[in-house]
Amino acid sequence: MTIQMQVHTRDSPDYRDSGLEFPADFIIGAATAAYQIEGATTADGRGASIWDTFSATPGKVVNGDTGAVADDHYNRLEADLDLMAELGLEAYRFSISWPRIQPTGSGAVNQAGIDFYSRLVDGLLARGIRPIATLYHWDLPQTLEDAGGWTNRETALRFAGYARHVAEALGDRVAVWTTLNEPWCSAFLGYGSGSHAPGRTDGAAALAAMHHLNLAHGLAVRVLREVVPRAQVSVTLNFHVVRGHDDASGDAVRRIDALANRSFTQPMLHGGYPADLIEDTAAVTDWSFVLPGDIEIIHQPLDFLGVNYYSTTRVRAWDGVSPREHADGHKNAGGSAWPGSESVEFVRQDGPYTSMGWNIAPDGLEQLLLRLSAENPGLPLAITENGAAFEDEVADGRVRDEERTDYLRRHFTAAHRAMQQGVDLRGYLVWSLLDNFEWGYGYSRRFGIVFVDYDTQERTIKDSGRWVARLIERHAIPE
Ligand code: IFM
Repeated sequence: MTIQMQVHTRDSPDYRDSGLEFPADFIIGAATAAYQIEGATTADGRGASIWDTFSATPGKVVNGDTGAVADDHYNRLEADLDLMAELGLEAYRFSISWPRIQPTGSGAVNQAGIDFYSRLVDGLLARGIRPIATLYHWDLPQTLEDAGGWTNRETALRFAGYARHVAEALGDRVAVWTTLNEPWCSAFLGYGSGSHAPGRTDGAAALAAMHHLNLAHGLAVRVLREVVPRAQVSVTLNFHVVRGHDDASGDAVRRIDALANRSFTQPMLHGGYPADLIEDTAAVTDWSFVLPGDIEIIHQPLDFLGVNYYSTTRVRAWDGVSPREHADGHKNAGGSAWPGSESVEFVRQDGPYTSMGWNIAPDGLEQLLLRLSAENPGLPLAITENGAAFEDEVADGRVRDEERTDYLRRHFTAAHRAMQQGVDLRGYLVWSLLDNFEWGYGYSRRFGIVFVDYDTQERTIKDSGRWVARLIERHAIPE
């Protein structure tokens, strides 16, 4: 496998193109996630999730923000659907809140929860917008966490039960499904670094969680195939485009690539865990959580692979003595997101940066799409998240977010370049439709193409949103 790949661009090296056309069947839309926008966390029988608990814990989220109100999307569904129609979205990717469907993570269905997503799906279809449903975007029912969460194998079995309820309720109208969103974050930030819910800092737990998330994915794919035979089924992974800082960084690149990328792609797409990952983490865990038959369950044919991309990652070997940088873009809460990689140091990269401190690198997206395409022949790809946080303000009723538009232009150009080189890319969903609860950063970071005033809940389409609308209308990158 090629881990590092240099991309030499012959023209438009800054990726600031316009006029590039996308095929008529290329789907352009936007994405959100339940906990980040819905609010109404105690309404209509919803149970508590690990993010309710985590965000209510002092010191865990910037400003003590929680998702209790968020964008109040739960109560503003119709208006938000109209907003999507105004932007001309061809698809809308949303996630379903497990604790709305099963308040304690198992047992009977909470009909009010189903009804909400049913209304959402009907509203999308009525407006000609294709629904793309994600089953899990991090809001595990707290009751399941109390029993061990993703470190407990039982959680994967519960997830299959939940998937069945959702598929039975929405499968007649939803054709495109994603099992998990960014399971790397759930496992390694949730149980390793502790920067995400449930906030545990235990490398062995993170690796067990990783496996049980993989297992949950495989079980859910089987359920979806059975209940919704016409379903297009995928998983969404947040890939790390790992670059070496110098010639001596090869081992550091390999280790982080194994933990961040191949820990999921290898079992899901190729049927087995990478031997080097098992070796690297041998001092952390004995991998006894992998039971006979698990790999066969995890390794399910997929209809496409969902790709989330924001920036690149730079690493080098750490000498074990000098103060160690931790510039991997994830707030470190005491633990490590990288069990078994104590010899690796993350290096701050060249700018420009977004307000997350993430470097802007459209060439990384092109490189990633080329790599995934080469490693998975015949598997279509879709960008299920890409976007940027910047500091926005409304002035004279307008949000002039040139930096976000520029970011999107450059990444759409990168995607187009990859397609020109033969990558079978089917669609591109911008993160995010609305400003929202950005996890550990609370409401201090804005990713939306629509501005949300959190005091009044007023929505204002940003200039970047108008740009996306023109992009969709023309199916070509606008001026
Ligand atoms: O907001 C998140 C989203 O929930 C998952 N992918 C990355 C986004 C930006 O951090």
